[in-house]
Amino acid sequence: MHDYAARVFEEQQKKAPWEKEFLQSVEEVFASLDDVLNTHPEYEENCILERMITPERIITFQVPWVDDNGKINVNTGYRVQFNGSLGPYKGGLRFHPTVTLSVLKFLGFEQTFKNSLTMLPMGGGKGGSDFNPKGRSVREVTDFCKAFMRELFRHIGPDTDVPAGDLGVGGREIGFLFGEYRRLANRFNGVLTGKTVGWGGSLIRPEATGFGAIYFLQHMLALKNEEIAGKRIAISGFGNVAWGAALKAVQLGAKVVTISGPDGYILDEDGMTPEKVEYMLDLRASGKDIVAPYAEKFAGSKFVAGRKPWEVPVDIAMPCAIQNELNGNDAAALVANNVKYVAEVSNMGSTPEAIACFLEKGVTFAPGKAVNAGGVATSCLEMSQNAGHTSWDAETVDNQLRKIMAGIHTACVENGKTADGLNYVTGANIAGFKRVADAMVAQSV
Ligand code: 2IT
Repeated sequence: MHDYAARVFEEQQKKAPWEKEFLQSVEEVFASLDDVLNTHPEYEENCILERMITPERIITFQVPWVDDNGKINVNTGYRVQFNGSLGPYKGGLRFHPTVTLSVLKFLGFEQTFKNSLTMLPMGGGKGGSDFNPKGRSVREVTDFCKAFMRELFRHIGPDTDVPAGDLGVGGREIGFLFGEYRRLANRFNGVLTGKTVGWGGSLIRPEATGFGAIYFLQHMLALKNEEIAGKRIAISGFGNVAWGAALKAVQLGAKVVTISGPDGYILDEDGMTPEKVEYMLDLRASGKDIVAPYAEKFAGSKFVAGRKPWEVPVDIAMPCAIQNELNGNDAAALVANNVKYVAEVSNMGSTPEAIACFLEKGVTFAPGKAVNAGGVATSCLEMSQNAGHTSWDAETVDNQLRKIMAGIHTACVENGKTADGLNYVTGANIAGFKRVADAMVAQSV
């Protein structure tokens, strides 16, 4: 690591050693910046690294809500407005019991570079709450969303900060949140993305993260003169992102053999079909957070309790669930089974040990901030449609998404060249970082 980066990282470590996830994401980016910092002394002169790891604003608030027994509950709500130098803060809201300030800071930090990679005008932000939607009734979720927006509405706006969904926040929750915003602010505008089509949502937004990931993967394969048809793919998770990735992979003739949940994974040696992919929506709608029923519904598949899908022999692995879901042991198991490509779709889905293992063993690894950027990119397309009081057809949105993913892949290749090949981690970090850093220098303090 460059001296300047090492110094700033060490200071941050001393300041908040408990922010493990945040420090992990900072270390990964800083480790990629040697050349950039050597050739751009103005970054150190402008204190860019210190400013880059300090959120511009953090809003923390109380979210009181009433459960179905009439009991009052309290959760903590957050919005981390990380970096606004490229545009309004943009990034999702996560409702999940693992949410802490460290998790939201890592997500906001990653989001800043991801949004930069899309080349669209978006700053980076992230928010959410430690609220656990699992097993909660629709009324309880509605009440929580309204209480959350009661405070958040004064901090957001189409030119200020535009939240969207993430884990635990889908189209339904965005509807509840938007309704409350509209009532409180007396404005109907593009303040949230991921809205339902018909009242401001964009076609292809639900599919966009998964579709974009597969488009990116196609470019990774093309560089090695390979194609996706016929490849065995392991996917983790069964939410919106896993669904979109499985749908596009199946359409293109790949064999998707796994999905997973907190209860274990499904091994489907016959490969998923469009019908099986759509069943993922039923699984999610059940609110039980389990995948086991898949094996009861589809003969030929089996449920493996309490384990992760990384022990299954595949050509391509695509983590689509949550941070650090793929560790060093998982990576070693994939390598032992001759995995060739890992396209990370979850944010920071792989631990540093896993990434080191892939790079050392010659597995082509691409990081989430590049692979999953199609989601937020399409959110920006939704903002454009809202701002123009119009809506585009699916083909228009999908074509833009394809172009954006191709552009991100090219940026990774151009910035990730190494003596012995290509490093997507370095490429994504450098390309994402430079655009933000240059904007910060240009805008002064
Ligand atoms: O991690 C992400 O990029 C998202 N959850 C989507 C963010 C967005 O604003 O669409």
